[in-house]
Amino acid sequence: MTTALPAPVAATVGLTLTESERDEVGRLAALLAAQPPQLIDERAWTDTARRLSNRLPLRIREEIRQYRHDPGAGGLLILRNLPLVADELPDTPTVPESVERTATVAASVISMISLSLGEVVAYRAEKSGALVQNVVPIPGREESQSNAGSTLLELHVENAFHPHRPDYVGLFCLRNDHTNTAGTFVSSIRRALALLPEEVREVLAAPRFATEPPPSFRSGETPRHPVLEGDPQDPNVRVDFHATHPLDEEAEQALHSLRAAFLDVAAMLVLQPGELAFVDNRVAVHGRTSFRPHYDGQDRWLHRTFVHLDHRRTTAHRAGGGSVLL
Ligand SMILES: O=C(O)CCC(=O)C(=O)O
Ligand SMILES: [Fe+2]
Repeated sequence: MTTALPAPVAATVGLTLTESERDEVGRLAALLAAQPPQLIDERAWTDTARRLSNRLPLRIREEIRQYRHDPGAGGLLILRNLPLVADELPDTPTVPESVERTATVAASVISMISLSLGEVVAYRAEKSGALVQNVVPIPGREESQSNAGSTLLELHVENAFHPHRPDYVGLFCLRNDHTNTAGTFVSSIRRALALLPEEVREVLAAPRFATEPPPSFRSGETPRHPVLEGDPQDPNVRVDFHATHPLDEEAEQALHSLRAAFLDVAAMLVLQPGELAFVDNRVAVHGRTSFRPHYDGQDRWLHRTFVHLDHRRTTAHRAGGGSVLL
């Protein structure tokens, strides 16, 4: 990604809420935020959030149902003009592993919409298992290939190493960076596949790759896996261009071709306050441009959620039937 950046996604793409829909979501989120125990990770609160998500405006529910049925060529869903009172936002957090524990209106918005898409999950080894996490630049971590960094973040499937990686990643923008240029890259295998010759696809579909977990997961082995899985004409993708290693020379070449193809068809989403994007983590990779943090309380700030479609598949991996994967 050293050459030209992809063109930003037009502001007309996605569902833009009307003023009255925005107010409706705002009222619902305020009601949810006030529900005892006002703590996102408490089951009673999540239960209420799930129930209230049924009252979201019809157009949002229709859009989400359609996206769940078919994530489209880009694997991306964008909802715009969600309620957010910029003047009332606190300073952007600057502590490492920052999460949102208390039920604010913004956290209620992303929680409800994520729960309407599926089951919100987290990983005990990541950001202390909080369901709503903060994506913010952290002093001293500028060069890190994690969401705490502000250098260019390589294209990746979220938690690509993990057998139960998220089906979707939700990113809700509270603030963009000072220059309003920080962009989230999204690129889908549905678009990139046509650029890959048959021989390359075959290499990518073989278990000739391994993906390192981050240190916090301390999992012993890194099993071999294919990068393209499922239907050869419409595969799922599993790759992190920072953490996935080819196990032979041909695999290395194939991985280079895949990255080039992803860059060719990538979209750049310059998320604005009040915009929520879902990335389908089976068909799309994402990353981020570099930007300059100021650490003055006004830095870029996103809330993030992970969504699974089927809780039942991970029953044995979640303590006490909760939302956190062990
Ligand atoms: O900062 C972004 O736009 C995306 C960061 C990211 O990859 C993530 O939080 O999963
Ligand atoms: Fe990510």
